[in-house]
Amino acid sequence: MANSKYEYVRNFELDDSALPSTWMVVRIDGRGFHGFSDMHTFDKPNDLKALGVMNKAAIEVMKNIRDITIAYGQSDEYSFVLPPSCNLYSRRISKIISTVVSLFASNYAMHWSEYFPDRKLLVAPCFDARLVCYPTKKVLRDYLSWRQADCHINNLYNTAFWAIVHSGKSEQEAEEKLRGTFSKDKNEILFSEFNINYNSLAPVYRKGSVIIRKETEVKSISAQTGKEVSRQKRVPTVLHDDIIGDKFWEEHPELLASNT
Ligand code: DGT
Ligand code: MG
Ligand code: MG
Ligand code: MG
Ligand code: MG
Repeated sequence: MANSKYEYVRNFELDDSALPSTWMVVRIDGRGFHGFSDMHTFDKPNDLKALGVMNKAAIEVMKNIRDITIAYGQSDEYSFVLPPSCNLYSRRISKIISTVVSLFASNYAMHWSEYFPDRKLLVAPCFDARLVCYPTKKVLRDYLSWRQADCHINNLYNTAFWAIVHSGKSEQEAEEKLRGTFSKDKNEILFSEFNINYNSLAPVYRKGSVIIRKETEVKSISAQTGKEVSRQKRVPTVLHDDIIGDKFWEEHPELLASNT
């Protein structure tokens, strides 16, 4: 069939394929979640249910996009890692990020009521997304370490800030008290003034969430025999491990198994 005279407009579509043989990371981040968390009265500094919806949305993204090997999330953001061998949408960046971010947002909205049965979703949640290519395993690990270090720094600050505010000080006083302090000072304030041992806080807050595909025994009823059968399945599973040190990567060598 002959092409129509309009076909030439295709030539205006630019090639936006990601650099071959590199690790691709899609990071999504909640748009205006400062206001979103106030509007939905999230607990401060951390809301376990809000993190639950984020993790659920990320699990659903991983179930849908099988190329993703690992994801890391904290606060209102999630990073999804695609290995160098990935050929999803021929590595076209706009196709990949738009698919990941729309799946994430629709699942966030779809599963909201499971985590907040008594709280209506008041606005349509929106996320931005970017894709960055990292050339080596080292740079990929440094990227993930950067996000987990960010989680730690923010969480330590926020934990100290809200402890001071909840003790009756104003937000301005809390900010002044923490200005110029180092990590050890914040740990000390938490321990000596509020009897909080920072390191004993739940890892979900201190470390964020890591999702990997874990071999899991899944039981189901056979349609033929009506009997229970079990099989091994790789199920996206949320962990709160340290991913900065070597231990995690030594325990899961498949995550970095690639020729590049
Ligand atoms: P953006 O990303 O430029 O559109 O603006 P925001 O407002 O989303 O800012 P961002 O992403 O830098 O910071 C995330 C905001 O979300 C931050 O203000 C704190 C809030 N947030 C995230 N998780 C929680 C939570 O568990 N509890 C509360 N109270 N707030 C949270
Ligand atoms: Mg942002
Ligand atoms: Mg945000
Ligand atoms: Mg953010
Ligand atoms: Mg189509």
